[in-house]
Amino acid sequence: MLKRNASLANLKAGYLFPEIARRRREFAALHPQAEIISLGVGNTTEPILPHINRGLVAGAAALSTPEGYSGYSDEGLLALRERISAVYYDGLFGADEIFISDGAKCDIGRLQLLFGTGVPVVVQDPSYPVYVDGSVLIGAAGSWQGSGYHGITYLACTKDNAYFPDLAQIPRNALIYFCSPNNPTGAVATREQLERLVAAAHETGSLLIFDAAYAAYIRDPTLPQTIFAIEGSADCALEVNSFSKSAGFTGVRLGWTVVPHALHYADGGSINSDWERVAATIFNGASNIAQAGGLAALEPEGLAEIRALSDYYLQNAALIRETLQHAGIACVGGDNSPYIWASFPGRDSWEVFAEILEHCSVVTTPGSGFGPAGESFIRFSAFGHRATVEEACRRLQSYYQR
Ligand code: PGU
Repeated sequence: MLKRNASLANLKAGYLFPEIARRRREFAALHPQAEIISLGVGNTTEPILPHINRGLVAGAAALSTPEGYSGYSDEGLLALRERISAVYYDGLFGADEIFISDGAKCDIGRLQLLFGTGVPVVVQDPSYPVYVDGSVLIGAAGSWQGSGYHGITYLACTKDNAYFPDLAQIPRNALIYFCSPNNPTGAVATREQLERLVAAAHETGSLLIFDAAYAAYIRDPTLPQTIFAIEGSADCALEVNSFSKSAGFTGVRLGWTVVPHALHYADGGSINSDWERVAATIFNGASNIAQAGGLAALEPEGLAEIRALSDYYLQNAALIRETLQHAGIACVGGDNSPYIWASFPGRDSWEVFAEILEHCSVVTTPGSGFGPAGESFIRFSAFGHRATVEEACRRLQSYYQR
């Protein structure tokens, strides 16, 4: 018999979202009449808009023609890589610094192969659970120590620091995950905060993995949409991004990672060429149909559709935020992000999750699932049809304004 990978055994619990789905099924079995609404997992709900969809359809149709057929293309369509650089990075990066992926989560899961098991990992607390669970899986983090994993530095993001952490706690030569707009708090780092973050990475010899999956939701023009808007970031940061939350590609699967040539290991070796090696070895490229859709999404009509789609979800977010505030529940986020982070002081997150499910038939995400500092919070996702979000708001209002 084989022994289990010890890193797998280190994981404290199952992945957050399947656990929520399990509790939802349990509730549905007990209450078959309940019309359950999900404001839980951040999964897009609205149809892909016509111009972008035409790109997908054309991509599929081309495969049935001799001139349009294509097979493997590990690093992604050249035209798509060039377009991403032009649209999102002012042409700052060459096509060979932009790697097309099947989604941000998938690259987050693969990136730590570059650094192995010895690297100190730093996360915002709370944060998207994949940063921590992925670190545990690869062995960069050890076992659960009561309030966090051994080998992970949790930078608390709380009301007291306006959800931007104390950077003085970053150890030397660390891998820092940073997400803005943040999942789950909805906080967006200002230019000045990101400048401090980049300075802290330089001072400590650390590398930033910047997750910009929600950049399309930023409406305040003073807030940077990419870490590369910050001078000096190209030699201390790489960035993952995605078409999931912008174009509604959660099921289509398409993302990218920017790995600048300027990034180097301690011995001077190129991180870019290692990433190319890793990607070519264990990834065979994103679907060519999805990439055709991605190209359409980055044409002017597609960019207008991205704006319209993210506006729709932001309007949902405003409805949820107003409902909670009227009910006297303090919350942040939802203005430049699709998540609202609601505070239930002194309460256990899973208990509040159960209360909202029980009394409103609304599924949410318990804050503690995102890290120790998420305790006593609930994340509301704005991904939903308008009518269902309105109904969820009615139920929340009538329960909390009793
Ligand atoms: N990065 C962040 C910060 C995310 O919140 C998510 C999705 C992703 C990346 C995934 O992007 P893809 O390009 O689609 O791979 N977070 C959702 C979905 C849950 C999950 O497990 O990914 C959420 O509800 O937090």
